[in-house]
Amino acid sequence: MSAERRLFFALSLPAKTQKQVINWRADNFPAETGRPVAAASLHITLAFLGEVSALKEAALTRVAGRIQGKKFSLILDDIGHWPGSGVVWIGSRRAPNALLQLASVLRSHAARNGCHQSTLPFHPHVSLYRNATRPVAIPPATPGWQLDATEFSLYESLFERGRTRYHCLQTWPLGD
Ligand code: 2AM
Repeated sequence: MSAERRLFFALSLPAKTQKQVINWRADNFPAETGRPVAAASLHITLAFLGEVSALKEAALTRVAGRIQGKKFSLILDDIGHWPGSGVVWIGSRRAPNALLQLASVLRSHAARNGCHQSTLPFHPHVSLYRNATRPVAIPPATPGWQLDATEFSLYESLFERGRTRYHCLQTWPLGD
């Protein structure tokens, strides 16, 4: 059995926002759009780590605990479709600096610990559908939910009984 775990740092969405997002999604997209992401799995990835050994995980957990990130709010007012990766997403037209800084610090620590980081610019988003490879009629706007980020977390991605599930391993507060 492998001791490696598939990990990523992310921001979660409050349960109320998760519900609002999936209700809006159900009203605004046809069922054949793609595979809908479960309400409890909606998140914004800050840094994807890939398969990580226990040793590396411990090092990254230590580093995460020392990050002095600041609280921020962001408005989920953007929407798009990446046909290449088959993702329909919502995001923010103006990502706050505190979010960009937090992601940048996490991604650079990840890279220093040997976790390959994409060379694509960081584009904070919540994936709504996966396997959306065919053209999608994108609604003109989202309701513009506000997300108040007061913490960030380390998640494990688990594939069980044909489904991906995210398990929160640890959470760190963001400061004022
Ligand atoms: P996505 O939502 O845009 O697909 C867990 O897999 C999370 O890490 C997902 O939110 C996924 O982003 C993100 N992620 C970023 N890079 C990834 C990669 N190379 N493989 C899998 N997931 C990745």
